[in-house]
Amino acid sequence: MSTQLFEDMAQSIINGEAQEAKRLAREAIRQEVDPLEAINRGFVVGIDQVGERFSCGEAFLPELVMAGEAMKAAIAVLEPEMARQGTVRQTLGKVVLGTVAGDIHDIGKTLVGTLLTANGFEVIDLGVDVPIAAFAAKAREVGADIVGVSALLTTTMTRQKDVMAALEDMGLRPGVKVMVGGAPVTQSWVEEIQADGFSEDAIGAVAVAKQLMAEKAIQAQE
Ligand code: HCB
Repeated sequence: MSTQLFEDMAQSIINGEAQEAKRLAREAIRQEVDPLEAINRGFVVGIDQVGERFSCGEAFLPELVMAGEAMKAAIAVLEPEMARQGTVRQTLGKVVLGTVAGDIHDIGKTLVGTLLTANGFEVIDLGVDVPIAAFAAKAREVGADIVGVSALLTTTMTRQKDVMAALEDMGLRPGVKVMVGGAPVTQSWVEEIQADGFSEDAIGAVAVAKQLMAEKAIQAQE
């Protein structure tokens, strides 16, 4: 098949066109293109480009959000097809994600979830205003590799520490890595609570999550 379809897929993500991305995903199914190949050679190329442009200040948050939404729309079309064909998309790791109790900011957390999913992580998004115990309970239930804890208020960021304590109490640490984020979160806060990772943005969160998975693999060999 021509590479034009893959190029159009990448472009639909760069343009943040969810409808076009869905149309191209359906076209790939119609042309019997391997859905995994469509994701990796088409849509992922687009989201990577948007991510790089965002990192160097050439693209801004709305473009990132729209690209993420377009990516989600395309994957939603292709995932049932992958399941039907029995193709298993390689999962890099399982992430339980949420915004802490008392906090309803969800834009950044959702963006982190979208980009983690787009990059091959399985994400269980608990939403906003999530009770401390729910993070730990879900992590145990699904066998999470990473728990991502978002907090946007100085009054709620202390709950990131509480989530870590709850994981510790359940005996899940250090196997379950904790990645924190949100506007008030700083490196010194991360060091104080001894979280495993922190990122100021969603692209960085993907890199941190990959790094944490690499650390887990090394731990498993020891
Ligand atoms: Co809100 N709010 N807000 N707010 N809000 C902030 C957060 C202030 C900083 C604004 C200010 O005063 N300058 C402030 C907090 C001050 C503080 O505590 N230091 C504040 C306040 C005070 C409040 C209320 C208390 C206002 C009031 O009602 N009096 C109230 C609290 C409600 C509550 O949660 N209980 C409130 C409400 C709201 C909404 C509802 C109007 C709205 C949220 C809508 C929604 O999320 N659906 C809102 C918004 C939009 C903001 C600002 C303007 C933007 C937040 C945002 O979406 N940023 C924010 C000011 C600001 O942060 N600049 C303001 C964009 C995203 C992409 O960035 O930082 O959330 P992010 O996420 C990044 C990054 O942190 C990282 O990656 C993300 C993607 O790039 N990341 C993670 C995030 N989570 C991660 C988890 C990981 O594991 C890893 C990385």
